Amino acid sequence: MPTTIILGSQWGDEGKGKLSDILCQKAQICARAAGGHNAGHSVVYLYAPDYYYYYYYPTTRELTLVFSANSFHLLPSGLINPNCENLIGSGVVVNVEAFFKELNALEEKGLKHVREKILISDRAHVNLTLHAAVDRAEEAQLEGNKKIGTTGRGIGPSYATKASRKGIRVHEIFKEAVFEKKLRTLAEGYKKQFGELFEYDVEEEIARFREYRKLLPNFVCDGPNFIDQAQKSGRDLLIEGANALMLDIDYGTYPYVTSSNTGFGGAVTGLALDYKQIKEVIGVVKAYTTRVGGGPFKTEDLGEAGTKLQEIGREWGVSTGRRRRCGWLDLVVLKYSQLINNYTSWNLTKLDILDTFPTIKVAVAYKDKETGEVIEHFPADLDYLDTLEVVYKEFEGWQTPITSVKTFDALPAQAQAYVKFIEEFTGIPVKWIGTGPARDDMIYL
Ligand code: 2SA
Ligand code: GDP
Ligand code: MG
Repeated sequence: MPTTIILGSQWGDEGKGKLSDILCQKAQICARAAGGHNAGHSVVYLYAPDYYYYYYYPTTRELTLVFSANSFHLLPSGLINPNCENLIGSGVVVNVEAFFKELNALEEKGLKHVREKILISDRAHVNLTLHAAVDRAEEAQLEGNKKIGTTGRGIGPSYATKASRKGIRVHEIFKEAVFEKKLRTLAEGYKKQFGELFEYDVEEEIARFREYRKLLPNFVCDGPNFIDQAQKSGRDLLIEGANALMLDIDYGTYPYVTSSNTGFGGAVTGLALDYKQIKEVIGVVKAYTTRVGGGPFKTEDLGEAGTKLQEIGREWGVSTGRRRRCGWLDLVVLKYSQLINNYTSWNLTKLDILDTFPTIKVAVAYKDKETGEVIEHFPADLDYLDTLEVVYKEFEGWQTPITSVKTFDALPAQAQAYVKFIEEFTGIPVKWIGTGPARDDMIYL
């Protein structure tokens, strides 16, 4: 390694969690740099719960292995590896309730020692129930297709209070008087701004934090110092990106974005990384495209193909259960994403979801309907983007299952051609190909 960054290259849910889990088997530290409990990373792994081991199969531990699926929201996926330390970095907005809930859920699944393997940066901002109430009020004020379609977790308002210098950082939780004064001031301000739309009980939140104050101290560390020590001592560090480049506050489809820097820049600032130690930046790209929430999606398919992708791909939000919008791979988006994040390789995921499609479409450019001009870049102006037509290239489908295929050469020729085209078009090698949800369903090139 020593430092590897995994980033979503489209609108999220590309399968970052699965790759993080695979790479965390070797990493010593796994860290989240941005976002909060809006993220939803699913990981499917094999494990051996003790109760099976002792009571049912006392001799052959192998027999006890069962599949388990976990959803990570705020916590890094590295917690599955008992030897990996995990950090919630300074750029993350931390919901303390979600933090403990997720830890409990992991323990209930049989993962041990997770509490000893997780730290939170003292500089991270606290995401409060207050922020979720503001999120709801803001969304309620927007009409129709102007709604962002947020996860309702208060992520935008958390970054807004941070940027306006009124936010509460993790280290301030322990200064009771400061914490309570800041929280009451924030609550009063929002009540004035939103009136009845702002449904929030400040006393209830204050009471909860009196308990968290006792539970949290062991989990809090000096975030930048932790990373500095880790990098200086040459430890293998994996950064698990959350959300994706097209949801980035600066480079995504603004205002239909999340409120953090979800790209390379956010990974560096969110953790205070020494960029010279970064060896790999892996862009995770789904073999088609999905988006959850509002905003432009040029290759969205509202017909049969979109429905089929949604159903076969099981495209439901991991945090909210919302149905994801589906459509074809957009290489204009991918090139733009590459331009910002400078990936060193791709992890192409969910190629198996295309197994039954006779024809597969890929966007290779946009076209100005009035002038006929071919547009190869992703424009900033969403009204202009809306007027553009999509230029597609069509591929013949392979129409055979590929989940059990373990090498690139064993893939059907049509699937190989699809992968090669993505490589050639973007100029970036595909190093990993996902062929199913489990750890083993991955071709490494
Ligand atoms: P927010 O809540 O302020 O971050 O929402 C702003 C936009 O960012 C999108 N967003 C996401 N898009 C894809 N996946 C996300 N995580 C969950 C998942 C989503 C879910 O893994 O499935 O469960 O619904 C995620 N988080 C934020 C969001 O849809 C808005 O478009
Ligand atoms: P993330 O937010 O980028 O981590 O992605 P999500 O976990 O939200 O969504 C990806 C979904 O696809 C999860 O249910 C994964 O288990 C699943 N998945 C990941 N890679 C593959 C793959 O190559 N094939 C299939 N069939 N499923 C995959
Ligand atoms: Mg997700």
